[in-house]
Amino acid sequence: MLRNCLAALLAAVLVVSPAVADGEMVKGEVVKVDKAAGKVTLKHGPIKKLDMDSMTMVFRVADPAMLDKVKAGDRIEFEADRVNGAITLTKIGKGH
Ligand SMILES: [Cu+2]
Repeated sequence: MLRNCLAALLAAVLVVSPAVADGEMVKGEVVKVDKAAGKVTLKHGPIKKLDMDSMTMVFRVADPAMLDKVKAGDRIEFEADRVNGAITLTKIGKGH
């Protein structure tokens, strides 16, 4: 009986955690901005929902105007998602 309760509790935790991680902002540092191409290079922390570890990589941005407020060296927080097969920044916020 106790065993069943623990199993149910564990299952609930496993179901809940991905949803919690989903809207999480990821920390990063801007390495390079390429506004003309609508791309930005970021040194980023782990992105759980994309199954990605810390690394430096190029992201597309959903809207090039998002790059108006960032420059190389800025510390930012962001959300990224897979859009048409490309990892894309959907939201950028300042600082951490
Ligand atoms: Cu990455």
